[in-house]
Amino acid sequence: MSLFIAVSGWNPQPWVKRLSTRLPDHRVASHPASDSDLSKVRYALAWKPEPGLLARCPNLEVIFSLGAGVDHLLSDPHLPDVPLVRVVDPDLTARMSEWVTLQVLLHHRRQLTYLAQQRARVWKDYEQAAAHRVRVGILGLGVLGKEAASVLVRLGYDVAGWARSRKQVDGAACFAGASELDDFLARTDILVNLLPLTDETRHLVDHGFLSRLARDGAIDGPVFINAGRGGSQVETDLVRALTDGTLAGASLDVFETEPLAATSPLWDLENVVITPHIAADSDPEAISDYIAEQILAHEAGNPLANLVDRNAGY
Ligand code: NDP
Ligand code: OXD
Repeated sequence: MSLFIAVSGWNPQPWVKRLSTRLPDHRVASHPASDSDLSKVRYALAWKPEPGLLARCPNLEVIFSLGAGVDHLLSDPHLPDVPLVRVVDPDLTARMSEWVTLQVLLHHRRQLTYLAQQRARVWKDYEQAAAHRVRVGILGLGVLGKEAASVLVRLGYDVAGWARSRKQVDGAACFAGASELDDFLARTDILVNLLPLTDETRHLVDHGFLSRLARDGAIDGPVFINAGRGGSQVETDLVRALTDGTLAGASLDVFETEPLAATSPLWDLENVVITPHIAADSDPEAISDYIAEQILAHEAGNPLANLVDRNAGY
């Protein structure tokens, strides 16, 4: 075996099938039977692997995260010190832009209100703000944040983004670093989180943070949309903000603990949309092709792309 599909919570079979087709000279497996099998692993393709498992592969050359995020790997204290590659792929990027756009439109166009009215057989319309009067702010202007920003610009929204370093996105205002965070939040009606989970971003979005959002917007109040990581939000603060009027609504795809506990008060809030971490699924065909190309390039002596900076944590 030279490729090991090390996943938990996912069906490994579509990955084994596609990669076996794309890399016929390699043996692909998902359930190594013994340490002797693990010693033959050159490439690990991983999603939330059991901590310590990859450390049992002494001949590992590269770890490929099967998602764009790598917090599920960097949290393993025994993660082998080999190159770590993450997913950057147009299929995944487009899926994220679809989800973010869907949620922005849903809150801007009052879809939750109209769905509730439909169930009550109520015909009542409300004033509709033009998109250019709605200020969307994106936390994280990486691969996913930049593309979501561009799509929202094309829809006519007043878009800004915030990252550690200065970025450029046509038609959007770009803020950088802690010193510009206040200004960014103060001009934001709909906040979208697309940050990776790192020591710096953990629990960033608390009640105080949400209180800094604009309160003079063209929609009924600030909205928070999270497709980054649940660890970046303080969930008790979110519930408080959604009930005390600090937030008018939220769309949440990610949670501190997944699956979200059945006892979470978030389930009962009518101004909240919950999806089960599906904003941008990793498609086994598209992402296997991406990884197969990288392995072929690596074996031809070319550099790996989209390497993770372990110090930065993304
Ligand atoms: P990138 O690494 O391309 O971008 C990350 C962005 O966040 C960069 O702009 C970076 O700034 C910024 N950033 C990181 N740390 C900070 C900080 N402390 N302060 C300000 N900005 C910061 O990642 P992607 O866009 O590819 O993915 C983002 C995240 O989306 C993933 O890490 C993952 O957690 C999540 N995700 C969720 C999915 C889902 O289905 N819900 C699917 C896929 C991804 P700079 O550019 O200056 O370095
Ligand atoms: C990812 C994810 O990181 O699906 O790709 O969360």
